[in-house]
Amino acid sequence: MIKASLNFMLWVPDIADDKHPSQTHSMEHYRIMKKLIVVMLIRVATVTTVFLVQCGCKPSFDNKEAQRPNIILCMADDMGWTDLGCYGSEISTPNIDKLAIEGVMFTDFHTSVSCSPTRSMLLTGTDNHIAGLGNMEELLTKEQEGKPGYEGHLNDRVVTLAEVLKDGGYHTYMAGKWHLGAEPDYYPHVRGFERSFSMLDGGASHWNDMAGIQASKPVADYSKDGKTLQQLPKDHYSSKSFADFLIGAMREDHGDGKPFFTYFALQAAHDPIHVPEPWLSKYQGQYDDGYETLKAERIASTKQLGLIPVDAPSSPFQKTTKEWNSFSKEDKAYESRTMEAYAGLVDNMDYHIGRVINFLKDIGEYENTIIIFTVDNGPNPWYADEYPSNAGSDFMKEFDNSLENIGQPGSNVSYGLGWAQASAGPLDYFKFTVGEGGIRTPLLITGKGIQNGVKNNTFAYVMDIMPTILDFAKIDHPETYQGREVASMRGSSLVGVLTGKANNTHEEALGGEMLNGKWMRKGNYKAVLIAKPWGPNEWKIYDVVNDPGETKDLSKQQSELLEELRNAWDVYSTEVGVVLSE
Ligand SMILES: [Ca+2]
Repeated sequence: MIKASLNFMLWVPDIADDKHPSQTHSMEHYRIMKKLIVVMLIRVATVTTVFLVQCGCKPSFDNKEAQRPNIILCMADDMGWTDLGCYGSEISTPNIDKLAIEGVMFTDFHTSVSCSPTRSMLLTGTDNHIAGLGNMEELLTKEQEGKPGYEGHLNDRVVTLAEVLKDGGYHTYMAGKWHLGAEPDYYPHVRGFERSFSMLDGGASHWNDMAGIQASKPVADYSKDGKTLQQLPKDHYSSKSFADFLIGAMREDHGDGKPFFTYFALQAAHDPIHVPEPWLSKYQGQYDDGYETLKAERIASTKQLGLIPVDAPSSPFQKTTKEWNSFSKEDKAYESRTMEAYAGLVDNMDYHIGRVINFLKDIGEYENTIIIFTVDNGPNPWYADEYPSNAGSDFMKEFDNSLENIGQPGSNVSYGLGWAQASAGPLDYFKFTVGEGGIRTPLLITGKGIQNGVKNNTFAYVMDIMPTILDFAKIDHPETYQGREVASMRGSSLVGVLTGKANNTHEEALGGEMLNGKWMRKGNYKAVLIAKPWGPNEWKIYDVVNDPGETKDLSKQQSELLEELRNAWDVYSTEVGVVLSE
């Protein structure tokens, strides 16, 4: 199963072609030649970059005369840290892996524990409690309702990346999951996107039936260019349709002299696990050994790739995880099928990202585009019937979740706690928690002036993305927007790290809060309180660089640092206005 990641280590990944998978065999000779050429070009580019840095020459993007770069920002939904080939997965993701070869791959990048809080930080550069997503709208408690920072949508205290770039002369396009306000007053076009096609909720069917994922909202909301949609085209499939929309928008304006910002907010790989053929069948039989085996293989891959220390301890499975061998033969077949379909969903997502990248090449914009790929949070541990409003409701009876229908329209299946922990690989916990498995996610950035093929272990946070993009676009963050004061960014630009001029981004303690989970990071150390029901609800401290699975609590050895970080968290909490739930 680890063949894909070993290939990646040897720098011979699959080259992305905009071809349907069934068309690839006849092109073997062409592909081999193309691989050799690409590897040679990468080596030439790397040598050139090293020469430029050593001789003190500035990379070309520093040239004030240079054209401002286009930006493509891809954010995937609910994936484990090791679900991409370049992060140790057996799932084929050649287009995303190529970003690692051509750019900088971060191994210590963090987000919030779930969708909308992360997205609020991504698009504002500041903390989610300031931007209006102190909690997800769906989970607001009575203590939080009505409090500043708990609006459940992007509030007026912030200005968005799209608003700033639009005012700075950029075209701004978005397609995919929005989740930052499902009412018309909060649609993407209100927050700076000239063109938009969005699924507005936290999750929905990937097909055209607009089915929601929870009994509390059985029909999902969509909008296109400011208009609420009553139906979707018959051939709608999330990743394909969102890529089509973005390619269309970029094509329409191409040649008018303005750079563009394209936000590709993929619904993949959020459940329901829906996948078209041939991807749905592609991984048949690959997961029959179960999730304990897969987790061990993913851990081995991350060590072989140098993403974690070879002697890093392995995080154990949660005690509530059912042992694979305790499943019946029929249950094993069902569980394996959900993981096969999940792998197909990730593979298909990569294919459509490849289509967008190939479009850039077709129109001659690839060289002048910064491409960013990241994921909003760790893997989802809930089976579909474990969502709060689904348990015991009639809602789940509306779906055909038979073995044969997994991945097809009319199903509503997710892969559950066991596979989620395999997806997280060496990290502990998952989505909804501030364990590393919940908040450490992939980040890859390529573009002109950015180092080639570098793995970077700098601690970075999702608030850093907006200052990085504004740095590349040479646009300052405003103090006021449309007559109102707006919060300054709390993140820091990663451009110094990306160009090899800086080693570190955050020297001061930095942390977050969600669902009563608390964390504060400084250097190698992370003070963390994993809240109930998943965690012990007590502060602990870990060296998460050498122990990314958070297995050895250093509270006794690092008692002073733990105290310092707890105090820093209190200061942070007051600054951003955290309101804990009872
Ligand atoms: Ca998510």
